[in-house]
Amino acid sequence: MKNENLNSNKKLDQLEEHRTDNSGEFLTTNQGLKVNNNQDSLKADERGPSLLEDFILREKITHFDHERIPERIVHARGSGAHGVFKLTKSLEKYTKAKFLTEVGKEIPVFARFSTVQGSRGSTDLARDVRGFAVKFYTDEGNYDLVANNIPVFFIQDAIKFPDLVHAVKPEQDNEIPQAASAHDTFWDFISLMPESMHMIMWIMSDRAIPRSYRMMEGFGVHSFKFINSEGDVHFVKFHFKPKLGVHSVAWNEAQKISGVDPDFHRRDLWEAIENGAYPEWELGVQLIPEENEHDFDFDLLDPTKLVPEELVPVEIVGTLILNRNPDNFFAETEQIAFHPGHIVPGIDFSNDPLLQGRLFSYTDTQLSRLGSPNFHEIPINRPVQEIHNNNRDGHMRQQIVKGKVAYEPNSMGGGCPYQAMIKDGGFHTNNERIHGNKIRARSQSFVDHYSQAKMFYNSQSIPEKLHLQNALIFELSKVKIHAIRERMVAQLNFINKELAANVAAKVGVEVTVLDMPNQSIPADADPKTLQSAEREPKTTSSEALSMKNTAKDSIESRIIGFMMADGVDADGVNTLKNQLENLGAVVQIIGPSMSAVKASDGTKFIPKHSISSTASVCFDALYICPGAESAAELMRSENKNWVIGFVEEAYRHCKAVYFGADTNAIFSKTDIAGKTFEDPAMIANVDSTVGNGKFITAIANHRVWDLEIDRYENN
Ligand code: HDE
Repeated sequence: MKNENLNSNKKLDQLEEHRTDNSGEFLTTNQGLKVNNNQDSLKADERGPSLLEDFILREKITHFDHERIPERIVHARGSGAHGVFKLTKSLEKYTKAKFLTEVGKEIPVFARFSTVQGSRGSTDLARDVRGFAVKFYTDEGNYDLVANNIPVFFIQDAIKFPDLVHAVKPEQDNEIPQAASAHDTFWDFISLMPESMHMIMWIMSDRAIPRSYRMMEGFGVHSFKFINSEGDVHFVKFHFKPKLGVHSVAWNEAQKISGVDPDFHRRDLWEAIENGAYPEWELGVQLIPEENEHDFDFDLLDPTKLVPEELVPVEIVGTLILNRNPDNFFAETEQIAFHPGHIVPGIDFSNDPLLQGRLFSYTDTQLSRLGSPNFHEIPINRPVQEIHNNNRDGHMRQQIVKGKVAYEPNSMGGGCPYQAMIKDGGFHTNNERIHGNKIRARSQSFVDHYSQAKMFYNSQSIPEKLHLQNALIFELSKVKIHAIRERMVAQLNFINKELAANVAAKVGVEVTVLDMPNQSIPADADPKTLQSAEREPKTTSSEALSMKNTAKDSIESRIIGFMMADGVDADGVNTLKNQLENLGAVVQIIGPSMSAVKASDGTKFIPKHSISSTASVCFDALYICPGAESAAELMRSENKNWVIGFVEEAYRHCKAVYFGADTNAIFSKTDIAGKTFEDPAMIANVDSTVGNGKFITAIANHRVWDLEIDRYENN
């Protein structure tokens, strides 16, 4: 009988076969021999030398010596989880891919999020694009959407990828800096690559420092193709939109989190899933009929361009939910092997030259990273669909194929395995007429490098523009070579003159006004393949590009610090705690030490943190719990500096800070006291019936970035 969940159960069962739980088991060697002494090696006499004969010692040490495998050349630092994809709207009109036409069916998935430039052990909070890779275990084979949290890329052609990566990775002479783009080689390369300017705007924006993996968008970047059962073609752009909205931390916060909790994103993903706050995204598509390919003022094949949602709306078609943490990081998250070339019938590639290069790179990299062409047999990489082919042998082969025949055509195996006709689900590359010269060149339709960079910048709110500008100042201030800073500012001047001037003033260079690079079109060019680079762009600003317009209606899974000491008002604490927890937020108690806090009514609160072992950057909002005795205790000399620093920093990062009743002893000592302007992030001197509601609204708003403008003006 057909079961809606059959597919996901099958994957689970399949993985289950390989899971072991060592509880209640004897210790054995790899050969299954029970071990009787795991404490001492075999020796010639108790104080004598160890013996070569000790096969148990040798097996254990040898295995240990080989534990490490090469980390991913890019995206080494990452974290993942299992989940399900459920289609809510059939795309049958556009694609024959079953998982996009069978509404309601659950497809098992594994998603991995990552930074790009750092090593496996580097901080989660680097300023960087985030990987957003999803493997869909469909009935027709694995489909991988190997996406990023930014919809465009630095370069237009795969041949530049090694250059880009060498420029951003630690410099080759001294291997400095780790997981950071703020250094000479990166900006040297970028300042010479005008095509990267649109991506630079994104990467200098707060998109590059997400609050959580759960609060990022995902984008397929390239145009792909959908093919329906009639063979009709549509270009498609994939989007993941997070249910909790798109939110970021402040750059100053990111730097501090990197010290206090470098696993911040990994921990957040893990804990949210353990707490049942399952991360959720909507899958959306932008669809463009093949015949409209040339309707845009940019080339759909150019990965440095996005399709503004004002021109082609995003249609929501499904839901992605992550609901299960891996049991074993290495076996699952590390060994999973994504590839944009893992597709299913109904999806095809476009001729985007970046995508075309990727189609080579991913298998190649798995060969060195996982060490064998049989990496598809590792449990996490196995499709739910059975594999039948004539591939043979190789390192670590797991499948035991019976019979003599490993070739096709054959008669000895009854012709099996045999090719599938299209009607039976056989993959068929979309026929595309190509005419032209074999040529090592770039299309003229790729030459406009600034219009969309301008569009992105124009679409930002004032605080977002300030953050972007400050990020550029931070990064370029770390560039030692004057000429690189100068060249970069000249590039910025093509995007926005004020931005260039403000950055120039802080990084010690003058703005050099260069002539706009020649973006003209040769007279003999084929108009079909061109969009005028000189034409005014159709979209000069787009609402979807600003995080200001994101969802701000939920406090689910936000971490709220409750700072308290002995004598705290238990009623006040419990009322707000219940209100917040009912809305899905997570309350964590911060005490002067890890000892239980004795409340006014004799009850106890158990701290999760002590003030000196955590920092404001680990919380989304702060509540100074009510009670004069508690406030006085927190103001004792050993606590005072921690408390004041904590509060002021949270406030500087635009987080909601709520002073409960009778905590004026703390409030009056902070530099927040005495501010006269209206500030929804700071709640003090109000009754809890008003204050609690205001606090909840402020948390849902994430940060009150707009106040930065008031603060600049009022300071
Ligand atoms: Fe990747 N990329 N990439 N990339 N990429 C890898 O594959 C590559 C690009 C992306 O969690 C590698 O297994 C080339 C764009 C993600 O395991 C490698 C080019 C986008 C991940 C590789 C690109 C991505 C990778 C490293 C330019 C967004 C992590 C290890 C032609 C659409 C997947 C590995 C995971 C990983 C090559 C550009 C996304 C070396 C050559 C554009 C999310 O094969």
